[in-house]
Amino acid sequence: MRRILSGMQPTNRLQLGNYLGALRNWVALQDQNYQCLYCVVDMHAITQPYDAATLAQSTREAAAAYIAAGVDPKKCILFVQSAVADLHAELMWYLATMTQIGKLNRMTQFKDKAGKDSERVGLGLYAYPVLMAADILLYKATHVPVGHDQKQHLELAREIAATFNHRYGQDFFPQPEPQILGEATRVMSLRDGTQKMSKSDPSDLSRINLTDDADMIADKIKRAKTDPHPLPDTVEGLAGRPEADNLLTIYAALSGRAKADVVAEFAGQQFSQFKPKLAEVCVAALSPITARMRELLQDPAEIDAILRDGGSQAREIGAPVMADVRKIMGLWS
Ligand code: AQP
Repeated sequence: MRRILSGMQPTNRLQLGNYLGALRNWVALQDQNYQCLYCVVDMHAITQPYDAATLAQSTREAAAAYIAAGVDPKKCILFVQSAVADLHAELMWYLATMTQIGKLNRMTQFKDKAGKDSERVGLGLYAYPVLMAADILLYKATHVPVGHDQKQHLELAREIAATFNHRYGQDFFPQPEPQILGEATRVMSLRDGTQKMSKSDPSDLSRINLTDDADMIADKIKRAKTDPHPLPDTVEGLAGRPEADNLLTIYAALSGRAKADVVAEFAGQQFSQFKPKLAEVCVAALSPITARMRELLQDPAEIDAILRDGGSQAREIGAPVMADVRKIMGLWS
């Protein structure tokens, strides 16, 4: 059985990178002969400072964004991680006993997020990749569609699965395959083409949120950092020009065209000519999603019902896996 598991944190609003790097691919994959489990990973979202009063609503909003972008709860299992918290957390603990500290020390996301505060941040942020491995392995997922930034965590999940199988002499967990798909696997910040676009960047101008309206999108693109040169006439000409590369990549991904094709179309033009065109494709791609999200959020009870149903289905898959894990590991229960 080919099974997909992927998730997003309900930290802030979803941004264009989440959409192009992951969400859009999730939608395509649900029609490709996989059993798909898509979750809102709220237990990951609490690894950094957050607002308890708004977390549940942000979780609903993330689920609404999935559905608005095309994730169909009739074709996939759509659920919230904390609805199956006991199993995710239990497996995480067992996997933590076989994860080497040295490997966690190499995780670049922890270094980026902890910054200079690495001695003071919580254990949860450090152990985040182990919880992510548990999220995937609890369902014996075989494929994990993610953006490029999650590649290192996926590699660790594969190593943890192999360690478990080796230690207990069983071919129990599959090796989850990363699926890093599409033209825009790493969308960069609009304020700095060397940093990835992120929900938690303090500057809202650095990203396009899936909830931004047409004027906000146009304004953010107009103010996006660029360089003083006209656009190049080949893809190679983008080397050393991260902002130009990023904007053309976004254009190509949103218009469903090859980057070389887009570069050829805008060759020699100024950013001032290109940016309004980019704003147009962004608004055309995102405004139906934003409108649908708004509609869905009018009825939070309906979203909650979908999520509750998804939680039960996820538990049905995860519970027998956990029962086997306990047995294999020799736990009394
Ligand atoms: N800039 C990006 N380009 C391509 N893909 C991206 N993803 C995130 N940013 C980009 C992909 O979106 C999925 C969900 O990510 P997440 O919510 O688990 O957290 P993240 O990877 O840390 O993304 P953010 O937006 O930067 O979140 P915060 O700021 O909350 O940490 C993943 O598949 C990710 O690869």
